[in-house]
Amino acid sequence: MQPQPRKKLVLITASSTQIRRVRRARVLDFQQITMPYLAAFVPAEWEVVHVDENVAPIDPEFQADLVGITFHTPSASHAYDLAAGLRARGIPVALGGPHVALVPEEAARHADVIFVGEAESVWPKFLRDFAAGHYAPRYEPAEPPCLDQAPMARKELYHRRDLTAGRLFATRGCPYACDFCSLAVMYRRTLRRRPVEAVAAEYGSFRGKVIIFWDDNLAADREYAKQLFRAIQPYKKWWSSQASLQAGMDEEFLELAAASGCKQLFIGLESISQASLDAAHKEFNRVDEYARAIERIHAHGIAVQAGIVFGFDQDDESIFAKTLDFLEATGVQNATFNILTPYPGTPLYRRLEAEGRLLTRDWSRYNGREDVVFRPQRMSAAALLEGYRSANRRFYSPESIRQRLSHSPVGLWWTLPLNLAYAAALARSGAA
Ligand code: B12
Repeated sequence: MQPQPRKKLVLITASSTQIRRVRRARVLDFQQITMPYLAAFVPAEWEVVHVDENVAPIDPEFQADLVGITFHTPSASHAYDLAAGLRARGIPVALGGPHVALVPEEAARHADVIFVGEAESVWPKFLRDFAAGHYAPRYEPAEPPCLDQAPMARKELYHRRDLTAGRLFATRGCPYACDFCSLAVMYRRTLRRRPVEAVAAEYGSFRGKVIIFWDDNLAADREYAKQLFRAIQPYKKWWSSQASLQAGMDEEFLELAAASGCKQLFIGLESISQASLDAAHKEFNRVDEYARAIERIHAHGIAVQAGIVFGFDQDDESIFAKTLDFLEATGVQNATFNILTPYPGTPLYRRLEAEGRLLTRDWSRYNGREDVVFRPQRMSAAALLEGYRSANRRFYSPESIRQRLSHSPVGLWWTLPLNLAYAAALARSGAA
């Protein structure tokens, strides 16, 4: 009997031209794990190709038996256009990812099948259904999946050459429910952990030295994290992750993290206004503890990348200078500034919609960096945009870099070049 030709599955990490331009000011455009990870669930009878639009354009004539697309909100319209082109050529399209989880009814109008939320249990089922010739228009797990059996992502499908060698996740989800964050909606506030040995094995399997944990909050379960740090220490690599401020309150966590090679933690400070944090349901961040926590993290030789959001209802125009004064005084090494953006499906979106304060539903403008998509309370949209830009300019100015890094005990050999690279990228992007 003739062997059956393999079916071809093309997985696309979609990224619109606009969001790629917006993100030009970032130096490290890290790769997402999603498609190399989903590929690991696909049976051998499929040939799997991954196209990452951040690396290469899509060949408009490519052939496939099935296409899967993942995308964030700012790339939604672009992903729908891609889907329309493919479906017009008779290729079935599956859509998934954060935006689909947040607004499934909208996504369903642009796809043959949608995946709402996490796909570990339903993706293999769909592939079986597809092979049998009958599949449902919507797949959604009844329960958030257990990650005990989560496979390693397929490395040959990683394309981006950022400065890191590996990315993986150990945990998924965050126990908090900040009103601007998509995660509580996507993951139903559940925190899951992969087995420590499996994570350590994947960590050790990357050839390079620098690893990113794409965890939402590696400090969400600090006892689990400590076990993980012990398990990865022998590999002698360097790593970074997102973590809540609580990481900075736990000496043992910091000690073990540093010993296992942690070089930087991305900490969602969000605001230096307690009133803003309280109103956004992030009251567990205590502004009066920030300086002490940052000092403790620094004392372990770990750099801090501060996540900052401008535009809360309690923010007036003084917030920009106050925030920068604070970041300079504490010697924070890096910062990611964001304009508050009400992603659809979040409590923030519903509130601003009810108050008639949304300025647009053009998702491409929900980029958090170039557009203000709602009417702020205590300043104009133009002042918010300009304040956000001025914060970037000031933070990456030679004077601020000198001031911040001169009293930071963390390796200048890498924090200084990274700051200079950000300053150059900002100037190139035209945002400076
Ligand atoms: C890595 C990451 C990035 C990377 C890479 C993104 C990329 N497109 O290449 C970088 C740093 C570049 C980035 C950028 C941005 N990001 Co981002 N990012 C993440 C992060 C931390 C992890 C994503 C990940 O790899 N998860 C692990 C994989 C396995 O999970 P997953 O993607 O959710 O996939 C699962 C399911 O969703 C499903 N699935 C997903 N897609 C598909 C597709 C198909 C066909 C199927 C079957 C299933 C399926 O299956 C998977 C297994 O269950 C998430 C937080 C999070 N937990 O999702 C934020 C997150 C997705 N990002 C977010 C945001 C806001 C952004 C930016 C807009 C920030 C900005 N202002 O620039 C940009 C947009 C970039 C773009 N190109 O559109 C928001 C999304 C909000 C939204 N509504 O879309 C999140 C949720 C963070 C948050 N806390 O709110 N990001």
